[in-house]
Amino acid sequence: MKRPYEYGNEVARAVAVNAPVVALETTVVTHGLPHPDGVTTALALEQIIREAGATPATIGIIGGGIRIGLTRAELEQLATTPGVPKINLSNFAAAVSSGQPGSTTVAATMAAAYAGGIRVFATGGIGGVHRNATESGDVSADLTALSRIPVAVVSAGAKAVLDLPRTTDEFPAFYRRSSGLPVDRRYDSIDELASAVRLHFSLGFGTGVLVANPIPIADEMPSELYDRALQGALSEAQTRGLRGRAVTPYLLDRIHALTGGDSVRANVALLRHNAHVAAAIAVAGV
Ligand code: PSU
Ligand code: MN
Repeated sequence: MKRPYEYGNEVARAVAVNAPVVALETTVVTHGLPHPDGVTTALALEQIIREAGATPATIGIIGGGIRIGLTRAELEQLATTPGVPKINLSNFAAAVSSGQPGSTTVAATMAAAYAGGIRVFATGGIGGVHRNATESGDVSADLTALSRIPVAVVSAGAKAVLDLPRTTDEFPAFYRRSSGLPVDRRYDSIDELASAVRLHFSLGFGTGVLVANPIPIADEMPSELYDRALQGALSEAQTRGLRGRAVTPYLLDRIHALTGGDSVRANVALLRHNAHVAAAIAVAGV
């Protein structure tokens, strides 16, 4: 693997012997969760992955390098640097060449994971088509990345703030288990899921796989609270005329305030659940 990609020590050792590795993103640390929940959650996800027998590779941009396997100190540096940019496919090269720290979204994390030979990645929710996309054209680079990069992304669906029917043919709705939209296939066994993902990669389409893992029932947000907070946050964002990368962090922050912290608890729970499933399919040999 050539610069500007760099492995952390633990990941380098795992990749060298072809041991299971699970990638993790850092936009959820810098923009998705309030500080210090971002750092503590990232460390907890790494621990879940280790306990399941895989190696975590948390990805971010530090010192002009794309680090695959951040140290704890680097993670803290990212989380505490004010105004860290969110990196997707369009600003990736500009961000790396600036020498400044950057946090990777699902799209940028998929690209780096693939470059590092990592096939499995756990996140919270992917980006998608925003509700006003017909006027704003705001469609996340995460969808582009899924259509171009052969990595399996375990998520709890697309973020609830999006226009879900336009984002995909179905899945869970992040803070809630159901969106009412159908999926291609349901898997109740890790071995079956892992072999379907393996088969997908062996077909050589060069595309990614989205594994939709609904939030555990006990952690779902009550639907009235969810509806109320979502509508409130969406109308506030509209009043402010926010656009592009700023939209999701603003909405998540407002939903956090409007739910009295319930959304953050749900977000952390679904991230942990996704780390478990991602580690299990990596260990099952994707
Ligand atoms: N999941 C979360 N919180 C987040 C995100 C995902 O629980 O903040 C981030 C992911 O990094 C995702 C990004 O890739 O939001 C999408 O941003 P955009 O719509 O700008 O592409
Ligand atoms: Mn967006």
